[in-house]
Amino acid sequence: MFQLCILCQIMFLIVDEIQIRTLNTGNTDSYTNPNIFEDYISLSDYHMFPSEKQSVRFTIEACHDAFILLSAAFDLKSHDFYEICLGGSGNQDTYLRRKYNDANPFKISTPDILGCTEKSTFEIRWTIEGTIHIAKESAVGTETIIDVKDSTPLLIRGVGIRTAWGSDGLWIFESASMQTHGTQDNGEVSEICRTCLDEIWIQTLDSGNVDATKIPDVFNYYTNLSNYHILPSQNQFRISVKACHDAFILLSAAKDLQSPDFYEICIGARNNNSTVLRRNFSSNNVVSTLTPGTLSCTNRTTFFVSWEINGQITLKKETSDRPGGVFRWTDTT
Ligand SMILES: *[C@@H]1O[C@H](CO)[C@@H](O)[C@H](O)[C@H]1NC(C)=O
Ligand SMILES: *[C@@H]1O[C@H](CO)[C@@H](O)[C@H](O)[C@H]1NC(C)=O
Ligand SMILES: *[C@@H]1O[C@H](CO)[C@@H](O)[C@H](O)[C@H]1NC(C)=O
Ligand SMILES: *[C@@H]1O[C@H](CO)[C@@H](O)[C@H](O)[C@H]1NC(C)=O
Ligand SMILES: *[C@H]1O[C@H](CO)[C@@H](O)[C@H](O)[C@H]1NC(C)=O
Repeated sequence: MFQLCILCQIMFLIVDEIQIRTLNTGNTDSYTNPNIFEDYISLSDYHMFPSEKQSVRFTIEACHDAFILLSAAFDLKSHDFYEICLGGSGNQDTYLRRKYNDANPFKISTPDILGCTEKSTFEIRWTIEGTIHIAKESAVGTETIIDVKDSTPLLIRGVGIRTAWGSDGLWIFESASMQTHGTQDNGEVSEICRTCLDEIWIQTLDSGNVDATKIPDVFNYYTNLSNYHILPSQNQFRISVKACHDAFILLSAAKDLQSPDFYEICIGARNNNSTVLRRNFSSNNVVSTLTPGTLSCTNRTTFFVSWEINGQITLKKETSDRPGGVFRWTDTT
């Protein structure tokens, strides 16, 4: 979708960085798993298209085993790829594998290339002639880690990330990696518009059988919208979700979500049969309403959430035929 810059600034999000948290995907890689690409998160889900610039730059915090997939397919669903592992073998090696079961990956010793609590910045560049260049940036300069040429190059269309072998990761992509959506004649404005996005898709992984009826610090299981520079300010926001059931929204008293004072909404609870609202850690729902089949595994469903100073919370579902209220409830405390 294409949006004019001016619109962009008024109506859409301006983002200067995107953070993605990847959970450990287990003891798996392209050496043993032919469908390893299914374990990757595609940057295109976040509206980042590094293939256009043939490079990707990111900062990562992970103890070891940060993987990048350079794929022949836009959606990563291809057996034709390069898999790069930074800090493999317990943060000892970095390697580049060309395909599944590639027994002779390009491998070099890179002790402590990653750090559990340290942010490391990397840039990966490639060309259609088959060169792949990986460099690490630090205060003392830029160090080339890998510089290779593949004699049978592949045309890279998609880029994915994941962490594995017991490692979780926090990845930060700055706006320069993102796609340009706005254009304007005025130079100053288009400078800002380089970072205009018209929508952001966030992939959330199953956080397990936890909710505010079960654990007091459930807020630690939420993805923080402020990390995406989404700061609902008008006491309302619109969100589309594609999920089979159990889509949770936390309305927290704290900017960083670290507060026991919150509302938890669960859309499509009980196997997609009901929608509930909870206040704080509690075994009781303050609202529970029947909404059979409200979410769809395959289609986006759009909801509108709003809240008012008098404690009224409203959830509406937007459908093409009839926009309908799911619930409206007023908290008297
Ligand atoms: C949410 O983001 C804020 C600001 O970036 C940060 O201080 C806080 O720790 C984050 N909270 C969680 C639960 O990730
Ligand atoms: C929710 O938690 C906050 C903070 O602990 C507390 O001040 C408030 O009274 C609680 N509200 C309800 C309805 O339990
Ligand atoms: C929920 O909906 C499913 C069909 O989607 C149905 O089989 C089931 O009995 C309903 N009730 C519960 C509590 O899961
Ligand atoms: C999903 O959307 C398509 C196209 O808009 C429509 O034909 C289909 O019926 C929808 N499926 C569901 C489960 O709502
Ligand atoms: C929730 O309802 C939608 C629409 O009927 C359906 O496509 C989806 O499979 C349901 N999810 C579950 C877990 O039943």
